[in-house]
Amino acid sequence: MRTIIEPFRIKVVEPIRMTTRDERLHLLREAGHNVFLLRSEDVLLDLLTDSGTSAMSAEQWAGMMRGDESYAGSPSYYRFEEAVREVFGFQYVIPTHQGRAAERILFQTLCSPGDMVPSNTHFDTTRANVEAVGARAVDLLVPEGLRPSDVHPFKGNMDVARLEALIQEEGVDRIPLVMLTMTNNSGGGQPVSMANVRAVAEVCRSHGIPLYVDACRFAENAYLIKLREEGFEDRSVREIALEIFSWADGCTMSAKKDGLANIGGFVATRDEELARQQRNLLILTEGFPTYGGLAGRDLEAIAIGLREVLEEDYLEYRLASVRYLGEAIAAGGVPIVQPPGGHAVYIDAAAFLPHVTPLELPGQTLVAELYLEGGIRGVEVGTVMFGRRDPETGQESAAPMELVRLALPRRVYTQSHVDYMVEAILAFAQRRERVGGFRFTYQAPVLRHFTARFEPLYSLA
Ligand code: P71
Repeated sequence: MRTIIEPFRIKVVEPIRMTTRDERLHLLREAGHNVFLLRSEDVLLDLLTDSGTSAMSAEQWAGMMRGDESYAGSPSYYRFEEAVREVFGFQYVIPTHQGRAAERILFQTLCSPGDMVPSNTHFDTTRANVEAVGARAVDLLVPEGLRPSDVHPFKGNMDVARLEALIQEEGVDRIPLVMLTMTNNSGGGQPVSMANVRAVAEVCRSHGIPLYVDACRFAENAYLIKLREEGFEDRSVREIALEIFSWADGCTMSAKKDGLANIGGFVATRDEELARQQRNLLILTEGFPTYGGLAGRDLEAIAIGLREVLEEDYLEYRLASVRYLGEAIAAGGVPIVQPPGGHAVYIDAAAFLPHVTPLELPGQTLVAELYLEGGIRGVEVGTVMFGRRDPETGQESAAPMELVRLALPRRVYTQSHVDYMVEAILAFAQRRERVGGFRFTYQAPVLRHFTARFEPLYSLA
């Protein structure tokens, strides 16, 4: 059969509420035109994030009931540890409440002030945690990764020549670890190839530098290797994932993505002494090493989710729905980051709304309009999120790209939901020349996108 279907049937449903355009106009105004400030009940299709928003399986809910809440030595921890060892191959496994806690523990135990941590692209929380210990986060993405319309199978790859050059310039003593973010969320959910993992690992090994993977979306990355990299067509995704991690010394993971869980994360390593130090830090802020700030029931859900996410019928459906959304809107003339990645479609708002200048916030304009058009909530990844206002002069500067991310929660929306998204986006495309931009009416000094308020420079009605 050629039709790819959702490989599950629905046992529990959660109603979503239809709203009218007039209602949405009112709700959007009340929220200062910032979709982060909407109530989620007022959103019809919520594509804000794929993090913590997955639907759990019947098996995961059964695991929740088995969850053992003992403070120390819970069987739920041992099932979790066994799943991580089996899927990733790392001996020492330390649970945390989510990804950023794993990052903090990793960088606090490995980095000193003045160090550098290279990555393909650090995710925001990773960069912030590197900087919080006084080190510098350096992005070494291949150049095609920064060109939205270029089609290349592995736009998440690290530039290996630049890595080698950085090590020569700075010296190995300044680089306590190298990271690879798989898939590369900040760069469009683009995968890293196995050839790149091997090449980066070889450079690291030759200098004795440990390599860590940010494994948030490891299964999507492994499946994209199977689809796009020569020699992997006949390997199972499980084998591909194991090979990726066999090249690494450890990983951090937010289990809210490819753990198919609503909360949780971990740091894992082969280094016994490092794990001992990390457990001591864990006890200080997260909890005892057999629960790490999670309930036993969460550990059960993650253990089951990490195995379910490798089922290839699931991954085929997952990647097909992202590709379907991306290809359908691209065919309708909407410029997107090509090719569609693992967890989201990224619209190039600068190319889509060329008459709205970067400081008139084209991404914010598109996010507001998609909510008005169809009750769809995406997220701006452009000047609102990464631009800056000079605190002295009030001068605004723009971000390098103006993207809008439409992230698909896992196992949540069906084909007809995706068809509705396509219809709404293409309906907006018809009238895109008539929209103007937005301006800030309030912004916080840091992480302004979460709480900012805006007003339109044109009539929304
Ligand atoms: C996403 C998120 C969630 C998020 C976090 C912060 C601001 C906005 C949205 C989280 C990631 C991620 C990667 C590659 C580490 C984390 C942190 N992504 N690495 O995409 O994508 O994990 O949220 O569990 O702490 O919406 P955590």
